[in-house]
Amino acid sequence: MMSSLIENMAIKKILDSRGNPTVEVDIVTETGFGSAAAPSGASTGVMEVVAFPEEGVDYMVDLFDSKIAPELKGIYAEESSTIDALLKEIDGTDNFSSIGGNLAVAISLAAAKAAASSYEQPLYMFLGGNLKNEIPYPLGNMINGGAHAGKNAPDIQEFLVVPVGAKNISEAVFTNVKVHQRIGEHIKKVDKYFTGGKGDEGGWAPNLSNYEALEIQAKSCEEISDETGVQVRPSLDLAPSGLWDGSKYVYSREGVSRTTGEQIDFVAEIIDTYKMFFVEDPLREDDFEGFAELTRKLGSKCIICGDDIFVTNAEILQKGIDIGAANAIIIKPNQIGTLTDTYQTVKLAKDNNYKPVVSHRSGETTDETIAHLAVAFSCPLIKTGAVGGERIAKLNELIRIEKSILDPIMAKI
Ligand code: 2PG
Ligand code: MG
Repeated sequence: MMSSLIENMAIKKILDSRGNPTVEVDIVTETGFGSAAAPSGASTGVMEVVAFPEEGVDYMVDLFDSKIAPELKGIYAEESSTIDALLKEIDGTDNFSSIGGNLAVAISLAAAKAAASSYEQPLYMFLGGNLKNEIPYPLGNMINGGAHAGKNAPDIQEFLVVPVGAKNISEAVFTNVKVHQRIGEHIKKVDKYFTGGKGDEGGWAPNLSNYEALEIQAKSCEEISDETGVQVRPSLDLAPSGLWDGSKYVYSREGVSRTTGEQIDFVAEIIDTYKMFFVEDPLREDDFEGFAELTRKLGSKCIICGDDIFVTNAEILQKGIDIGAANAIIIKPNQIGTLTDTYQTVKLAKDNNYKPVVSHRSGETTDETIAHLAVAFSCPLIKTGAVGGERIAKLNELIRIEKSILDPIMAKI
């Protein structure tokens, strides 16, 4: 008989890709097993749940053993909402600041994986959403700047690409890698001292201005589109909350400051000039009005996506929906702490025609869970890098999922 009754659990302090500690939780059920690790952001939204309690990761590990594991024993791992409610009750705050959102999310996801395994199903299938067998398009990270790279890199945080013409995920990820290589070659011609260094998410970290990087990104997309016949479109995550000094956006790499109006014009001009496919966080995280203005102007031409502004939080997303702040939302389970809350936000997004885009964090582990979530939620896009061990863990899992599905198709973006 198959059963997801939780029998045993373990927790480990493990490394993330920046060398910082995080946690991995294992859950053993009567007939299954699930393990999940939590990632960490560098450019975090202020309204995200608190990733680690003040006392640190070792305290989280002790807390799990002494207080949380005994409570989980005897619950069925498939009862996500019971488990997630219990985690909130033990935490006792509204932002997981006492047990840590990273502990909560690792438990919540490990339980779901253990439940899926108890019924001998892959997670994406167990979570059940994707009856059409759709695979998301990968947003590949090409150039890193801002909080994800060193001092002379561009102020814009992420120069991304989407292989919108790919017929399957395998073609999509290999096309992204071709663009990544081509961008590297072009960078060497412009940045004479380029050492081949990369930023936190595996994109190149060159000494380039925003416009130099934009030109190289656009040229490489065109070249690879022509050479492979797979159309590739440029995209960005500006992550400008870190540039905001209280009254203007300070682009220190370029020695330029922009007011909110100038920032909107700057982004609008970039979207037009470079035919951007997707733009994430064009404005700072509390500027709902600015987001709405840009979405009114360009939302029919370009996906305008909110990350730091919505922080995977349904209540905050609702505020955005009410004023038309965007047409897509980044979904990061550790921004909100549980699978139940993550799912609620995805559902609200879809019910209101906001595209859900499941995403990695800049500090990642080799955990592959988000690949399953993106497929389960029928996300049109997934953001999880292009190269690097902790990034390809997700991309290769998407290839495995595609292979395991009979007649998979790429999602409609
Ligand atoms: C972002 C993410 C991931 P971080 O801003 O979208 O790319 O970065 O994990 O540092 O918040
Ligand atoms: Mg972002």
